[in-house]
Amino acid sequence: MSRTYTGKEIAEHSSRESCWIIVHGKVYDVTEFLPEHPGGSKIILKYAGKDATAEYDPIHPPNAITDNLPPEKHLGSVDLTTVEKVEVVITDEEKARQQRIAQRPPLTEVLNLHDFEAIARQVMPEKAWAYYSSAADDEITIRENHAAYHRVWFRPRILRNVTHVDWSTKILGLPSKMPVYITATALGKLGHPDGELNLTRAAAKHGVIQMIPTLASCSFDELVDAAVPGQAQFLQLYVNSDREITKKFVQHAEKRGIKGLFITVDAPQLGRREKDMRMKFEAEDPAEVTDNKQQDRVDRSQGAARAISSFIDTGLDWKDIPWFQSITTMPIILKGVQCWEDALLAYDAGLAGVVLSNHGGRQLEFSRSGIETLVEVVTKLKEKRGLAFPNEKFQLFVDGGVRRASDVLKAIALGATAVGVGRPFLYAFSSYGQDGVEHALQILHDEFEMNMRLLGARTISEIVPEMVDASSIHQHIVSVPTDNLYFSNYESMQSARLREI
Ligand code: 173
Repeated sequence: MSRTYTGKEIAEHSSRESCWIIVHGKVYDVTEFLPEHPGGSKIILKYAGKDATAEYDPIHPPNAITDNLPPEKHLGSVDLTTVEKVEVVITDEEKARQQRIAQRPPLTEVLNLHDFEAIARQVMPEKAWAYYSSAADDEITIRENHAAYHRVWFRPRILRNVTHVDWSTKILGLPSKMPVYITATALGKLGHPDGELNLTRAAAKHGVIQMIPTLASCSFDELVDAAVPGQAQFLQLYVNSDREITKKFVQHAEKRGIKGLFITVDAPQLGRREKDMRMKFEAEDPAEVTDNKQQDRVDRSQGAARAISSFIDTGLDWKDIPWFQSITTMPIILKGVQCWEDALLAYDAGLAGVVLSNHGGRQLEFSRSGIETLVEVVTKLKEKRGLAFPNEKFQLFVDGGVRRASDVLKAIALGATAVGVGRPFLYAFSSYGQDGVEHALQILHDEFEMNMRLLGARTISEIVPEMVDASSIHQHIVSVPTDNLYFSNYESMQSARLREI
């Protein structure tokens, strides 16, 4: 039977042979779980017999521990007044970071979304920056995502009365103040203690839709509870190998009023994000690295993301689509489609749309950008099924590399209903919390207003394919001036280094 323990009793279980930890005032016996922990046993052993809450919170979804440990390992509660505080050592590096935080420019001086990235890189904890900014392999794809927009040029119209311009639209039938939604990104609390709540609150103020990630740091219900009446939210879904878990989650989401289910289909295995991996090695104490063999059963060398992704079902298949359709009436959208053939299959399967995306360049290296894929999908779905875009019944979305409203308008002209923006909002809240996200949305607002006028389009429906020249989209050569703001933020990858001994 569960009971209340004292800190002293728990402290006696501080070894590999008997390892208890405290999380949120509860005590757990994790001895047998040590070799299974996707993040490795070492990090748990550091907190053996102690309160691990502060380390646990930013990286785990709130219910990870209760879901993963059998009930008999939930030992009971702890009287927190009897627990010795884990000493927090403030390193010189952390002191320097705090100094940089104090030096952030006021938001009035933040002029564009690139600025948030430049600031975030200097003020975020190193590990968090490495996780958010990293991408697959040689990080060519993440850069191509942005560069692809340089291959689309405008053909604006003149002498149209553009006194009033309106860039509001509908996404899956729901009103949105702009053709942009906040796309799903994991582990929001790595960047800011309020995590994804920053996005929910800012989205409410600016009338945009947030896609809640399966792997949010805040709990799903917290994010839904934080929405104001009438605020629409979507859900990004990682499908669990245990389909009962997925079914419960999806049905719960529908009950809670989620308006669209975006199933991620480009991540049966996570890509290699070497910036993130290297950070993890460098964070290790060299004295404890005894040999080159992997001691734990689980490969924990893969940085923050792999550590928590082992539940994702590699067996997900087109055959599963009818099952999803049978468990929910929410519109279902596949997120991570990368060629017209799969977009066509999604359409034929009766789905509500696809997100043309390469997962922010974090998955398959040399997968084409969403904006490039959009061009072929629009062409082929017209040819094969007579569809015209944008299309209410089958909506196309793109994400990846978007930094300006002009990027968004290019995608809209080419047939997208809306565009997902991920990292820029993470960088905005990591640097300035909710105010940062609101400011980012205000920047986009101002950019839309100007660009609509300069394009000669008064409404989103006047943003037509003739307003862009995308004839070079498939040429993977960018012979335009370098985007200095973007590339000065881009952090070059590093090679292996010798260890200090
Ligand atoms: O891109 C990611 O990092 C991501 O989608 C993910 C997947 C699993 C766990 C954490 C993040």
